[in-house]
Amino acid sequence: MAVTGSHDELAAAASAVLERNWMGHATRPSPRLYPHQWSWDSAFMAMGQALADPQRAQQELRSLFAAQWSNGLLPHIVFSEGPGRYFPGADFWQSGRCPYAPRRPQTSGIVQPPVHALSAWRVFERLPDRDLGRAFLAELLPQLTAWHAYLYRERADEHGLVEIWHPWESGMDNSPLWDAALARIDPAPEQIPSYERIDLDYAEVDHRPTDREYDRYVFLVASMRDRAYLPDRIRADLPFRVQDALFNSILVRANRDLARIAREVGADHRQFDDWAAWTAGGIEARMWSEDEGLYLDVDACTGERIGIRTFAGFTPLLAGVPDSTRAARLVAELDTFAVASADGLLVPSLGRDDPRFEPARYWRGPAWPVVQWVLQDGLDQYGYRDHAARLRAGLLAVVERSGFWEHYDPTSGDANGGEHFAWTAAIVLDVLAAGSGAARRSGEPAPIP
Ligand code: 9WN
Repeated sequence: MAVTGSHDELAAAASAVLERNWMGHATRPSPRLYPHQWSWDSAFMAMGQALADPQRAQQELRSLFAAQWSNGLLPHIVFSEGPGRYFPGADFWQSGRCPYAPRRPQTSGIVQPPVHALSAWRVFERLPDRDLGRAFLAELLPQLTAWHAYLYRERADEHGLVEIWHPWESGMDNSPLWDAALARIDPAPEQIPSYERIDLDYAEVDHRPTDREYDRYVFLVASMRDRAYLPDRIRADLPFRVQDALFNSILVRANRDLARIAREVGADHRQFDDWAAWTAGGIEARMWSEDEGLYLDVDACTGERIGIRTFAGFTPLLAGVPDSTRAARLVAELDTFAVASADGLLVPSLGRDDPRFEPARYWRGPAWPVVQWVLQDGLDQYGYRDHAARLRAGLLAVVERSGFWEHYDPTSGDANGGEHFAWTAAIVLDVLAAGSGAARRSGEPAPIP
């Protein structure tokens, strides 16, 4: 479906995609490919939904946090009862094996990037009634605090960097960032539970991860399931543990927004300031690469940095981590990394000069709306307003041309992956609001060092 015409029409089409994916309590990412609630998708959906339907925006976040585990883990999938097919489903995850998991709803046993405090703050800014908005923030504050506390208690190292235990936790499933770590995992065939890939019924095989990658994804889930999803047992010997620049940058920004939330409701904000400063320091000390001019992930199993140039290397901008000199270097690198056209800028998920670059295969090249969003927000904060505007324009152009898809070929603009994609729609709504100035209605910009 192409969307042509004014931005009003684009906003109406985006709202229609959110409506189509509304399940009555939350929004699924896509009607067929992803028929349940996903954690970071929902956080973005709430931001966009707040412009169309503030009640649903709040319900979206409430539904997600209703599935939070008692140890604070916020699951990456909350399964709905509907007829949708997805692998791995609730019967594979068996979250009930963990004493911390709720009986209902059933969930996965891993997490996704902690973008929820950003979302809660943005929803608050958009709620028409300030007092009701404050009550909403006060309601979420303990849940958001428990979520961040889980990450620091179970996942942080001495530099304040938290680690992910599965490629799915990054949100960037088949990024080449994980190739070396996954290659070290060589399960015997009998260690890989038998499974059927349902994703290939709903998306092109060339747009998805390979079977070899899926074998390892499934093996890792089974390994965590065997450990009853108990964090200390997982951390003791899981062969996949990575400190990711995107995940940690989002966490820094989320702590800053959580501090704002606490101040808004008159609560103590110092813990969140401390967490933000700790992780920001870790990103600077452990991830910055002077040679590459961007930030690199760290393999926590080996202590080595992962020398692959992906968009994640630019994302500390979102959190105000780099000083102005490093920010300028990042922007100079982004100028060659991004694909420029008359429409604007599209940021590939992997550098185009990397031999593994594939413009239509998921996180190995395609441009993603969430990536455009994260980077335009960071660039805006640092005063690179023209770059930010060109990122927004690049996104709006491909959506106007092809409609609301999961990802786009950065070299051709062609749309790929799942269709009627809800976070694409939500991000478009947010970006349209940012362009009109509404996004900054009441929030002051984050402080830049
Ligand atoms: C696994 C829902 C999710 C996104 C992720 C994206 C993809 C799932 C999958 O879809 O991951 O969680 O089955 O491929 O990589 O970022 O949240 O849209």
